[in-house]
Amino acid sequence: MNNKQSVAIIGLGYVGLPLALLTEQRGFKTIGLEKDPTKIDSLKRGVSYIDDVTDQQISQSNVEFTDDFRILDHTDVVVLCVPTPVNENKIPDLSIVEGAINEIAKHARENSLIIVESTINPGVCDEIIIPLIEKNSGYTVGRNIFLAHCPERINPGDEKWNVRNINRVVGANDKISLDKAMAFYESVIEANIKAMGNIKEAEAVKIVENSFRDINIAFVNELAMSFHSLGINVVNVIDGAATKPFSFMAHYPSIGVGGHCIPVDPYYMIQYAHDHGFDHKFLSLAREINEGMPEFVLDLLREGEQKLGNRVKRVTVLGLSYKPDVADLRESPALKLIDILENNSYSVVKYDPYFLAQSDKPNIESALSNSDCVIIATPHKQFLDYFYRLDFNAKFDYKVLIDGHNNLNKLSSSLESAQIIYLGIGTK
Ligand code: SAJ
Repeated sequence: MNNKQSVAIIGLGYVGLPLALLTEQRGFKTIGLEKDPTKIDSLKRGVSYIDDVTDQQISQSNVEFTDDFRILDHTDVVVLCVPTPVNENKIPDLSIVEGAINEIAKHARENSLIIVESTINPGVCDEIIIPLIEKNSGYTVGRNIFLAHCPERINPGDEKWNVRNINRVVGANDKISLDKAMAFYESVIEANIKAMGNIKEAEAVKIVENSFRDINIAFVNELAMSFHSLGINVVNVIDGAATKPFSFMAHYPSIGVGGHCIPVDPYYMIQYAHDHGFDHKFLSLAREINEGMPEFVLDLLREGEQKLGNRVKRVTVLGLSYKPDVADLRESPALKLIDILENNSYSVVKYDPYFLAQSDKPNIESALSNSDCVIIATPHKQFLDYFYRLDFNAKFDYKVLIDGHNNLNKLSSSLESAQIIYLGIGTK
C-alpha cells in the first residue's frame, strides 16, 4: 500500500492511539478522530492519557487530532477502534459501533477501505455493519466501498507485546477488501498477518481466543474449590502439570475474572449462537464458575470465622482494579466482592493506590488498622512488597488473611505463627 495514503483512526483509546502513532510513523498521513473533547485537548497539548503511550510519543508525532467526521472524505483507510461493552444483562451493546459506522458511512470517500478493529461477535459485520454502511453511504460493499475486520489484540500494560509486533488476523467477504486490508497491515505491522476465509471467521477468532482464556480460568477455579475441600494445593499441582513441555497451558485461580475482554467476549458468542438456535452450555458454565468466585471468597471468610471462633465485623479489601498494577475497574471482581460483603453486613474498608478517590483510607497501614480480616483482591506489587516485608513478631489487628491470587502462599506458615489464619484460593 502506498504509504502516502491517508488513514483515519476512530477512537483514540488504548487500541486506537498506539495504532494512530504507528501508522504515522510508517509514513501515512494520519488523522486521529475522537469524540471526547477532553482527550482531543489532552492530545493537542501533547499529554497522554494511555499508560502505554508517552507524552513524548504524542508531541513528536504528526498525527492530526480532530472530532470532525467530515475529514473522512479525504481519507483512503478508516480504522474503527471503539468500545463494545455488554450491558448489565450481559447483552452486547453495539450502540457505539453503530453510531460510528453511521458517521463513517455518511462521510467516507468512494473506494475507501473501512476496517473494524473493535471486538465484535460473528455476524455483526454481515448483519449490522454492512447494511448500515450501504444505507448511509449509497455505496456497495465490495464494489465501491470496502470493508474488513481485524480484531484488536492490545494487552494493556504488556511490556513485550504491542501494536507493532502482535500477529493479526484479517477477514473480508471480497477479494479487493481483503487485499487492501492485508496491504495496509503489512505496511504497518511488523508481525504476521493471517488472511481468514471471510469476515465471520475473523470476528470468531477474537471471541474464541478470549473464550479460551475464560474457560481455562474457570477450569482452575473449579479445581481450586474442589482441592480446597480436599486439602490439595492447586497452584502446586498446576505448576507440576506445567512441567509437561507440551499441550498444557497454566492458568491460575483467583477471586474472579475482570477486564474489558475476557469476561465480556464469551457473552457475545453465547448470545449470537443462542439467537441462531445453539446454546453454549460450556461457555455459559465457565462464565457461571468465574462469576461465582467472589461468593467462594465469602465462603472462605466464613471458614476463617469458624477457625477464629469469632465473627469478623470489619474487612479490609486491598485492591479495586481488575488486574495488578493497572488502574482499571471494568468488570472488576473486587467490586463484586465488596458488594457481597456489604450485603452480608460486613463493614468494609477499601484501599487501592490506583484509586485513592474510591478508597476509604489514604494508605495500606491505615486501611489495615482495626480490621479483623484482610482480603487481597488485586495483587498490586505495592501490596505484595508490604506483606513480604512484614515483621511477623509485630502485633496485628487482623486475624484472617484471604489471599485472592495466592501470592502470599510462601508466607502462610509465618502468618500462622503470628496467629493469623491464612486462606488462599485452593491453596490452603
Ligand atoms: N485471570 C485469572 N487467572 C489467570 C489469568 C487471568 O484469574 O490465569 C484474571 C485476571 O485476574 C483478570 C482477568 O482474568 O481479572 C483478565 O486477565 P487477563 O490477564 O486476561 O488480562 P486482560 O483482561 O487485559 O486480557 C488481555 C486480553 N487481550 C486482548 O483481548 C487483546 C487477553 O486476550 C490476553 O490473553 C490477556 O490480556 C493476557 O494474556 O494478558
